[in-house]
Amino acid sequence: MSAFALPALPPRARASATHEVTLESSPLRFSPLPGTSFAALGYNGRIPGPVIRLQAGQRLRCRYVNRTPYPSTIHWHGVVLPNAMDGVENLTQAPVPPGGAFLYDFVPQNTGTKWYHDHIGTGLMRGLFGILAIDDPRDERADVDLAVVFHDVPELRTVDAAMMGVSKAPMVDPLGSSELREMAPDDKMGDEVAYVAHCVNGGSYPHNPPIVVKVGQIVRLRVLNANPTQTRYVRLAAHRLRVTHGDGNALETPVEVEALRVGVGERYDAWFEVRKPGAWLLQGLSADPAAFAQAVVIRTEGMENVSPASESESLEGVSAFDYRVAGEAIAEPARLGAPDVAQHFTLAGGKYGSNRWTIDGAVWPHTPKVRVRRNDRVVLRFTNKTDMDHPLHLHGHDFSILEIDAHRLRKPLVKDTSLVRANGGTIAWSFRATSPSGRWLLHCHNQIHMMDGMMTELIYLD
Ligand SMILES: [Cu+2]
Repeated sequence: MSAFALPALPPRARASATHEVTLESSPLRFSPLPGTSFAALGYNGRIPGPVIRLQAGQRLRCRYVNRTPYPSTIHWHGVVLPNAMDGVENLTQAPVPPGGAFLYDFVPQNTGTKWYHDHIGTGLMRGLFGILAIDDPRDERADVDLAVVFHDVPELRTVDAAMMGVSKAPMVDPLGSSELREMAPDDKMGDEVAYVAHCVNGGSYPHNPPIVVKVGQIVRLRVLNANPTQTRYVRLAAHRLRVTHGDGNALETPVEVEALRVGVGERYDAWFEVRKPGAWLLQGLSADPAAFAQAVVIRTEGMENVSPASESESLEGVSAFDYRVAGEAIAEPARLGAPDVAQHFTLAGGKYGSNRWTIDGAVWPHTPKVRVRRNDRVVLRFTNKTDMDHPLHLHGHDFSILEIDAHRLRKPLVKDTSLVRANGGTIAWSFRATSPSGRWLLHCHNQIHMMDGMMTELIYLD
């Protein structure tokens, strides 16, 4: 079993028990394959950081010690928690200085596959991320429960160029992906970051440890896309995947797909059954010739010398997870009733040579804000006028996706991060303002777009 199996919970772990963890960030030489070495940052000496597993209702006390040369905070992505624990620099807490420490202490109010990551500058890009799984006692049981993190090593000098909109790094989305279809032939991209290594769970194939399973086992993969800028498509060779949760929230009805489409910061719980002996690659698909290394072997015992089955890097003819399919979209507008707060935002900017990604024409902190009172029903709509999808993330809340591109979802998807389609795509979210009071960020999780201003906040007035 790999190091990314979820740590076992004691059989009678009391829901009231406190889980104590120390996370220490520090500089790290990261070698995902032999002969490479990158100046990175890691939690507890590794990338990704340790898997943290909690029982529903359990309290997490995480002592964070910052041994990097940069100010830092930890954001608990997808967790409904007290605002002061949300880890946003200069909004919910002061940055933790080099050599400093901070105690994160909270009881998550929701469950599922979440994650944690640094929230300042390039901390996340350099390796500061990990999975947080909060057990829902209503979930079916898996024989094998694994965290699977897709992550990449950026070429950091391309980050500055991407922020200025003049990067020369190419798009690497796989053939057949909606990202490529959305691009006009003469589009000039200036906002791509280049990646020099492609990893799953801390290493590049075939140098990362295999996942060993047994025939007959039911396997649950908790897949996270920790890449800071790129949507990741994921396939398991010769298998279909049954998706039960998006961002840790149960789908009304699980859906079977050939590939996952995982936006930046999104998570999916994908299941399969081991039906026969064999070896198969779990792959991140890409048009980058080096990206075949973003894979990990899943194999049964005794199959270590078998060359694993793999799939093409193209998506042509492949069914990938799609919000509209999973949500059973129908061509009529959503019935929104009379929400207490309704706002409509336009996402724009990002032209070649521009360092502005905007919400209603403004960049953070000048963007229009959302102000709510406790228990308000809130509807937020977004229209995306840019040529890239945006993975929008709301801190401290789960929202329901009610409508996409004028199609109502008969089975709304509950998420904390959702892609908004490029070139006029629209999406509508709904939620109740029942999270703890405070200031909650709402932003594009593409790190370049976020740093270039595509960010606002939801403010509780009471
Ligand atoms: Cu964006």
